[in-house]
Amino acid sequence: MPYFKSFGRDFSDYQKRTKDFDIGDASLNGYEHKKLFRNNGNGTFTDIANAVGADRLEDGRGVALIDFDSDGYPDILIRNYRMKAALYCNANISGNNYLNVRLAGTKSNHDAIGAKIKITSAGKTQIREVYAGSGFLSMSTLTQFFGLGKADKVDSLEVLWPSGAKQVFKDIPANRMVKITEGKNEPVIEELKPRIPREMVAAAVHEREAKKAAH
Ligand SMILES: [Ca+2]
Repeated sequence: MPYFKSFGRDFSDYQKRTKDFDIGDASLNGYEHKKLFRNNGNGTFTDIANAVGADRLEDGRGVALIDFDSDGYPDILIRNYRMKAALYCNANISGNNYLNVRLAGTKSNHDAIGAKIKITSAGKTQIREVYAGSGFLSMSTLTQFFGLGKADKVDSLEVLWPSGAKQVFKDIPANRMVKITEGKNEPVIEELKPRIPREMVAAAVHEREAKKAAH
């Protein structure tokens, strides 16, 4: 049963009762350096895990995106085998803009699973699809994150709902959370209030860079 053997150590308790899943002390998944890929916007990606201090060697099991500090930028929660969960805070030292979108279905399912969101900003188009079950033992928030670079607004935001309905919204300012309910023509557009002062985040980044430079 090769599938179950690859998760053998997750079934350690079960191994005490049967030899069917016994792979000894071996771990066949997850134990490697973390990767973090930046989208270069031209069909290629660059691994920046080492540059931002995220390339730790751990036995990973799950990863999920969530904006835990409500500053608009997605943070990364990682669950490793027999370790405490690790939270990687996105310090946004680039100062780039964003737009976050959360959908609520009415005719469609409430979480809008299967909906497609297309935004156009500064001549560039991005598409996201709302989906559930983003990873093993983990699931990212259903909020959709769009990076806008230096653009200060989204020219067009289009939602294609699972029901087949389509809605289009124009000229939405950057750095907002947009909550859209299926069938309603006026989205709720909110400015987020970061729960951690930006000065504290900047100080943490400065400390990390200083430690890096000292080695
Ligand atoms: Ca955040």
